[in-house]
Amino acid sequence: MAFFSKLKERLFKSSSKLEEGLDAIVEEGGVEEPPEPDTPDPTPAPDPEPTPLPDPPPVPDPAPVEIPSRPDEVPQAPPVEIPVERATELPQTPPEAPAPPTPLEIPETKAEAAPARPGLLGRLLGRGDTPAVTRRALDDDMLEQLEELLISADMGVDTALRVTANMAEGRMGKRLSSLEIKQLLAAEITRIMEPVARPMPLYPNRPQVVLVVGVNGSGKTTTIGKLASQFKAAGKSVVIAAGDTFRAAAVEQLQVWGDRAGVPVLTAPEGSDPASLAFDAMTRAEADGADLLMIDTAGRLQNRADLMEELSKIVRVIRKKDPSAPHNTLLVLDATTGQNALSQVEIFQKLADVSGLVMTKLDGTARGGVLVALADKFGLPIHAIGVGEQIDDLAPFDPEDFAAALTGLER
Ligand SMILES: Nc1nc2c(ncn2[C@@H]2O[C@H](COP(=O)(O)OP(=O)(O)OP(=O)(O)O)[C@@H](O)[C@H]2O)c(=O)[nH]1
Ligand SMILES: [Mg+2]
Repeated sequence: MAFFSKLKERLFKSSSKLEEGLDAIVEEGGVEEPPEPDTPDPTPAPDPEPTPLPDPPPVPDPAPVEIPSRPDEVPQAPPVEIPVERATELPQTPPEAPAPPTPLEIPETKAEAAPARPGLLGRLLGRGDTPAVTRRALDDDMLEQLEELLISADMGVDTALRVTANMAEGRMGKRLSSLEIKQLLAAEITRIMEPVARPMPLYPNRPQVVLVVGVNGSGKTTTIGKLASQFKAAGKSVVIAAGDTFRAAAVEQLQVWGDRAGVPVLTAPEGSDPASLAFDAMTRAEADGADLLMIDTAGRLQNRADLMEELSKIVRVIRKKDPSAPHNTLLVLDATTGQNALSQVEIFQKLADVSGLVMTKLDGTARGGVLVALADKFGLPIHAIGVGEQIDDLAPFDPEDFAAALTGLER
């Protein structure tokens, strides 16, 4: 199915929140304007400046932690789903030739003829029954409201301010409809997210060791299952190590995922040393000639020092086998934790050499905006997003789809 509609449907809570908020802001101080059939309209920057977003300053360094010295990096996206759909979805504001007064124009009788002439874009969007568009002039009040809305959508203060400032650039005083605002916002979000949307890089190392970290319940085990299944489908041989030896249930859970994905899961008795399991798993993966070894870790430890000690011990031990391992350290974040995800990144960057993020539970949350803040603040690659509990509910991160879904735009 169209992944975008799935994302849109699942991000519904986020998008409806922003969408409704934006509509309300425009409604509040806006004026209903009669349809303007000839005016080229809902394009974000209606004026001579054809590029809607002229100023790119605040993007954080887009070159994050990619492991530099490995040749042959085949960023072969495991999550494979989107591309087919995209061709049909892109230009949602089609060639809006600022139509010179069209032949069908009836000169002086605009007012009552409205329903018959919904405007080019309205017709293209099938909104022939929309008689009028409300527009509001962009002023300081409106900007402030936008900022508040974005902050409430978990974008964080700094990012919200930057985004609104960029949206306002060169547009103060302009009359904008809520569609135009959404398009501007979506373009700005896309611009921030594009540099971080990168699939998990694959290296020639065998096994390529993927350490998966994150707080308790963030979705590590589920994500490993989903990734293993996608890698397997892409022809890779995968071994999973159940490095969360704290709970017997955790091992069972991983075994279920291993069965679903059709990949072996190495386990150790409850309470045993995760580092020695990781070592055994390396040995096995090497012996099997496995392409990938994914190591699950415990999220629940007494304190940060414990967690740090455990993670660094796992790393020390696998480096005895391969000094360049782990090749990826994925931090799994739960989108429903909102702003808290920012502090988790800070903490885990200190505990481990985080190389990329997976954001889970983007379905059913109104807090998807935190991804924008994460991208803006850390610039770490976002490899994939989780949009459900099933094995195929992991998708590559697509900035345009995400921005459209978040702002409630159709694509
Ligand atoms: N809706 C939804 N639920 C998810 C997603 N990813 C994981 N979950 C659910 O989140 C819960 C926790 O997931 P786990 O994979 O067990 O999380 P974990 O990080 O391994 O947890 P610990 O092992 O306790 O640290 C489970 O009920 C999963 O089904 C997602 O993308 N969407
Ligand atoms: Mg787990």
